[in-house]
Amino acid sequence: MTATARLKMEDVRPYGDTANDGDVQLSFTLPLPPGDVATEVAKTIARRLGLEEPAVVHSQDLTNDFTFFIVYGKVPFGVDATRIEVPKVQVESMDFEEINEFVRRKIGRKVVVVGASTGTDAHTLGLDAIMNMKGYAGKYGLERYPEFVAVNLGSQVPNEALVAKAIELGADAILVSQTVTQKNIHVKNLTELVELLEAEGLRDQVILVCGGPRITHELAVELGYDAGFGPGTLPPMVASYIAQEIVKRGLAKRG
Ligand code: B12
Repeated sequence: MTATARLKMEDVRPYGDTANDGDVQLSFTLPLPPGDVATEVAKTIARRLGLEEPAVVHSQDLTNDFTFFIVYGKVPFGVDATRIEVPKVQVESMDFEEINEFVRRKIGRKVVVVGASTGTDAHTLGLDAIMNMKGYAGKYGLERYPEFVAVNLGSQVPNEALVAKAIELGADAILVSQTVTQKNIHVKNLTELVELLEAEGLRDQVILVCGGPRITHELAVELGYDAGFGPGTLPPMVASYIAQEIVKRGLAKRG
């Protein structure tokens, strides 16, 4: 019997050694020296998190009285997967040729896009994956699209500079990348950009998109963005979305 055949979609549990045993693995560090007390604290944390039969299967002395733990335990419940809804960007997916043809036919001018990693964020690879000529995972980035003008400002760009460039270029879309989440800095940077665009009276005139490893469409919408793209995003998904959104919002004849 396959694992899928044994699975009940209404009662999905983690798989450890056998189907539906609920086994999970948790790893964390405690600010305690190794020993019985630290081990018991680790098990208590797992128990209070709701795990049954917690077992410390590995612990390692780090440095300066810190200990790293790996704890196994059982999740005592199943999740009804048939009731799970994942908010996603609604877009009809098109390939490189179809997108350029769509822009020529339905927009009739170049689509202008400006992107940046903002604030203190120095991670550029995510945005480069979407924008750079060579693209990502075998898909060309926006710079390669003949019907797009794509300007990548790079990393650590202040929100003010990004907005100024968007105004200068008459951008249809602003693409923001945020990777670092320490102390929720990504939320602060993303929120500030929305506030800045609102203050300039530009928010409705531009398609505002963010992306990054911790970004979901749900979070993006909550923060005032039109769309959010997380891990695994490919350039044509973003290009399809922008082109279709321009038409949907009647922004085609602008500029
Ligand atoms: C490479 C890297 C760096 C490089 C960045 C080089 C560069 N030019 O980008 C350097 C060395 C500079 C770096 C520095 C730091 N880093 Co770093 N880094 C990474 C690493 C290893 C890979 C990230 C990456 O490039 N992924 C590949 C890209 C393609 O994936 P992606 O970003 O998810 O992008 C995809 C999607 O998210 C989406 N997407 C992303 N952006 C956008 C934007 C739009 C508009 C759209 C539509 C889609 C989209 O599309 C992309 C393609 O599918 C990760 C760990 C990891 N394995 O993920 C840590 C990591 C991100 N870094 C981390 C940290 C902590 C740092 C530092 C703070 C370390 C330090 N103490 O100095 C500094 C911060 C510097 C700064 N000021 O920002 C942490 C972040 C933890 C957190 N919770 O915030 C991570 C997770 C490592 C870790 N486990 O601790 N880092």
